[in-house]
Amino acid sequence: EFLWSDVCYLADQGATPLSLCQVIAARPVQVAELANRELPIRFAKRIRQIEDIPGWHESQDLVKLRYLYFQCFSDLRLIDLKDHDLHDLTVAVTRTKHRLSGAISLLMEAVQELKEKGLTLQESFLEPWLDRFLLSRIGTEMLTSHYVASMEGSSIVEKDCDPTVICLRAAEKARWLCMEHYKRIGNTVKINVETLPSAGNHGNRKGRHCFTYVPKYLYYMVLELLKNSARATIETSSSQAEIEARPIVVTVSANSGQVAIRIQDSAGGIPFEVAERVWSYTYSTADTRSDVWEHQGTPLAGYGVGLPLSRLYAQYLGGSLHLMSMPGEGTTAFLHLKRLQRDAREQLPLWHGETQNKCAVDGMNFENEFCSSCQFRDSCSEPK
Ligand code: W6P
Repeated sequence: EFLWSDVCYLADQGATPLSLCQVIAARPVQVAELANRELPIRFAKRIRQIEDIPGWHESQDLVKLRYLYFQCFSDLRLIDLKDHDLHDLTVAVTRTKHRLSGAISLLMEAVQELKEKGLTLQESFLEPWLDRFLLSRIGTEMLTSHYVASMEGSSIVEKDCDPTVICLRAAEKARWLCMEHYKRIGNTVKINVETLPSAGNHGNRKGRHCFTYVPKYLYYMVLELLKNSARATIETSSSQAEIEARPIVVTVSANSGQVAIRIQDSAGGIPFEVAERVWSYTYSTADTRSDVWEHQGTPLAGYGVGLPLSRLYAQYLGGSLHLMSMPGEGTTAFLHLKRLQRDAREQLPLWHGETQNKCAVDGMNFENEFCSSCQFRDSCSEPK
C-alpha cells in the first residue's frame, strides 16, 4: 500500500525539536500545523524502530504495537488541513491519544516476553533502544496532549510552574503512599522541603523559583525519586523513631538559567550491585508488577521503568537527573532543569546520522540563542 512507502519516506525526514517557547506561543492553528506535520514523521520513525528488533514479527505484542502506530500514522496522513478546518485533525489526534495510551505497557510486556523466550536480545542493544523509543514517545505524547489541551483553550505547559509547590505536592503523595503500603506497621517518612533564596535576583518573586515547564513531568520525576528514598528509608529502619530521625530533605534552588532540585535520603546508599540496575528497564522482578507501591500515582511503574523514565523526562527538555550514593550514609538525587523557555528544547533521539530541522512552523523563526527573532517575542516573558 502507498501508505507503507509513505512510512519509509517520512521516517527518513528529520523531526523538528520544539522549545517550550514555541509550544506556549503557538496559536491553535499553528499547534495544528505542527501536530499534523510532526506526528506522522515521529510515528513513522517509531514504526521503523520496532523493525530494528531482531525477531519483532514473532512477538504478537510488537506486531500489534507496530500496527497501532501505523493506524495513527495513516489517520493523520489522510487529513487535509487546507481549509483550516481542524475538526478531522482533532478527531484523529484524540483517537491517536487513546490508541496509544497502553503502548508502553504493551511494549514492556513484549520486551519481557522476548527476554523470557531467551532470545538473544542484548541489554547493550535493548537499553539504548528503549531510551530512544521512550524519549520519542514523550515527545509525541507532549504534542498530542498539547494539541488536545490547546483546542480546549488550555495548555499542558505552565508559565508559572513553582517547583516548590510541585515538590510539596509530591511529598504529600509519597507520604500517603507509605501509609498505604506500610499500613500494618503504620510507618511513614518525614520529608522536609526547603527553598533556597535565588542566586541573583532573576524572576524570583517572593522567594519562588517559578519557570515555564510541564508540571506533570516535574511531579512525576520528584514523586519517583521520593518513592525510592522513602522505601529505602523505611526498609532500612527498625522503628518509626528511627525513620523520623532520618528525614528526606528536598532542596529547591535556582538561578536565571536553571532550576535544581536535590533529594537527599539517609538510607545507607545504593549497594554497588544495585547501582548498575537502577537505570535498567529490563531488570525487574516479577513481584514488582503486583506491587501496590509501584502502581499508585505514577503510570507505567511496575516494570521498573520509573527511574529511567524520570531521567528521560528530565533529558527531554534539556535537563538531567543524577544519583550519587554515599555508602553507609545515603543517596542524593540531583535534578537539573532548564529555566528559560528558549533553552528548554526537545532533545529527540537521532537516527542514523540524520540532522534535525531548525524551524518548527513556517514563519516562526527560532534560532537557538534568543527569542528576539521570534514572532512571539512579545508574549515571551523572558529577558531577551
Ligand atoms: C536509595 C536507593 C535510591 C534510588 C533512587 C533514589 C533514591 C534512592 N535511595 O537508597
